[in-house]
Amino acid sequence: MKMKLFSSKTSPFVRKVRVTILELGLEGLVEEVFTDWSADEPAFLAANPLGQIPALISEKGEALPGSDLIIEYLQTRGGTLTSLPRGSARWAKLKRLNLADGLLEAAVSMLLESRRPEGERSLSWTSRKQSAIERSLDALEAEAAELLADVPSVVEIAVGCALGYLDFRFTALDWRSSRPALTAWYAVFAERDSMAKTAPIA
Ligand SMILES: N[C@@H](CCC(=O)N[C@@H](CS)C(=O)NCC(=O)O)C(=O)O
Repeated sequence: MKMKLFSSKTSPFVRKVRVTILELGLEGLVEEVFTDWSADEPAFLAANPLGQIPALISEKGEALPGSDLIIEYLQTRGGTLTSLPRGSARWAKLKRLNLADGLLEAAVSMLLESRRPEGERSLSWTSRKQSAIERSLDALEAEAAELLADVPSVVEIAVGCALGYLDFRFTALDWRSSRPALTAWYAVFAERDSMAKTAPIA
């Protein structure tokens, strides 16, 4: 049995998983089921009670919800990403992973807020999320020299998908302005086959 991925062509969290599948060369082992998370289909909710994509069903039928867990699992199935070091360098790398994931959570939250009926939108919430995104980008800019230019780790995949999502949904945010190191790193990373093949489609 193939693994089954509850997937989407716009979700940045799903994109992290789709990029990983391509980087690991696992495309033949995964069946994608394009899923509208708001439809609350029973098979999807059984795979992820949180009602969020991505969710993966392993070859053995195990339900694995959430992009970071899925990526960890996929790395046991074949191929190689750059693995995270042990020791103190590990925490710096995982910090960047958390910044990228948190930035995405803030960006998705902003998008959903903008889709609420006009009278129900909160400007203060949107502005709080935007500030979190700006600060996280500044923190990533300060450490952009640490991002790998070649075979990525889970950190580069998350940062790349986060920046790609800002390009897709928040062009007005102009994340490149005053962030030259991140801009230069992403220009190279975005050219990877795995990134080109998973570019979001509205
Ligand atoms: N922490 C989760 C976040 C996944 C997530 O927020 N997915 C969004 C789509 S981009 C979703 O399914 N949202 C529906 C909801 O939260 O109800 C992960 O890393 O996979």
